[in-house]
Amino acid sequence: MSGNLTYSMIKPEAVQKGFTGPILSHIQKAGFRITALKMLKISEEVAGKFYAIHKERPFFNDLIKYISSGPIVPMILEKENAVEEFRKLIGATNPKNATPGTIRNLYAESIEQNAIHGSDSDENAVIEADFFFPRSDRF
Ligand code: 3AN
Repeated sequence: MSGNLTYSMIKPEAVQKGFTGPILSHIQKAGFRITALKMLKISEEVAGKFYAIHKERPFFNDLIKYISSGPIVPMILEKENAVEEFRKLIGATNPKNATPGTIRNLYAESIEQNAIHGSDSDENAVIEADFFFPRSDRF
């Protein structure tokens, strides 16, 4: 059964370019409820833990340097079938392949600097949400 929660974060280049507001608006207009949200900058060490799943991939070092290079905006989103619906809303990993009107099509720079993250499974959504937002702080 599919869950109703996903984890997302707006990545440094999109925050830096002032796209946080437009992206949050895009997400809300698509019917997602934002149930946790903050802006912070993470160290390479924390980034490495978050992306541990990718540690064997050739782009791992660049990815953790990039994601810790400036403020990010992590959030928890709720909607029916949230993971799949949100992946559709953000578009393909490489913005060159992202469907017109998707967040990555509108706001992303490149395959690495691709504006936003969206969990790829219900299981990872829970792990990623817990990583950034302790359950004791949530409602
Ligand atoms: P997605 O974020 O669409 O689930 P993944 O899980 O394949 O994509 O990759 C995680 C992150 O790693 C991407 N969001 C992107 O920032 C980065 N990434 C993926 N593929 C590449 C690549 N070939 N070169 C550089 N960075 C990449």
